[in-house]
Amino acid sequence: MSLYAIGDIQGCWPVLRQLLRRIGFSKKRHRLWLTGDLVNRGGQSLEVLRWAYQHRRKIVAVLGNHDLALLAYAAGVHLRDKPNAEFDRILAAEDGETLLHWLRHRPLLHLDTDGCLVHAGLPPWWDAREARQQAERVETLLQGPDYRHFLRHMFGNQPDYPEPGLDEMDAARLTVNALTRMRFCDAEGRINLKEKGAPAAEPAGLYPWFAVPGRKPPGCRVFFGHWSALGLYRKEPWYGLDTGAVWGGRLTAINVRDLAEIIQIPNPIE
Ligand SMILES: [Mn+2]
Repeated sequence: MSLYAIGDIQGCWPVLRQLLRRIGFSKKRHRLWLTGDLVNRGGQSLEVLRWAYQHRRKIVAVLGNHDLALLAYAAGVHLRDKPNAEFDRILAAEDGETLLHWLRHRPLLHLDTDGCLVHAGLPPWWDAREARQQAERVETLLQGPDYRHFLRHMFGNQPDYPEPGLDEMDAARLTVNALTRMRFCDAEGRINLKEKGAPAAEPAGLYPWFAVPGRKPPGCRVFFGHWSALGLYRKEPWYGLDTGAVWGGRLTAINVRDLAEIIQIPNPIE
């Protein structure tokens, strides 16, 4: 059984299909990890969701910020009142409800003996096990009867640090932001959600989340996406896989157990 981790797909269905062909993906021989952001902007989010649902027993997909945006949109949370035709197509599909139910029950972070899979990253104050515990609290809200209430209060940039005494919703928002939106932190480990560029271009005093001085070691390899400006990143124990397929870059897969094997498909396909 081979295990591949695939970066952010964002509705780029033709390039995903081509990548699966190159891997020779078969349900019998392969399992897949997806770094999240299955949907939005690529044009064929519905097809990507249908494929993921169909192969759900062989796939671990963690939630990304765009997946959460779709869930919020479907729950009637106004995202700056912007209509989204790609999301509307999912909502109108006959299997839309099934797909959204499946998506809402995906984890924010996956951890097993092969490592940790998360959309944005691990904040400097958590190792993978602590992050997994915090993720579980959010998953309980997202899968519970009051999930619409949670989605309505999910957006916002604060708090940016796990101060003692945070209430349930603030703690959940911090976890969501850390695991699905974070790129940079300051030297104290506070999340900075405003800076979105490439590392090395960041203002003084900010660090990529994995390079904050004195950060907690994760305790295992971490496979993540979300940061297309970072591109393919391989420096033990960190593996960044968002190579910007939706922006005309590439879709990347890495063999989790043979890290020398990397497969990349350009978008559009050459
Ligand atoms: Mn993202």
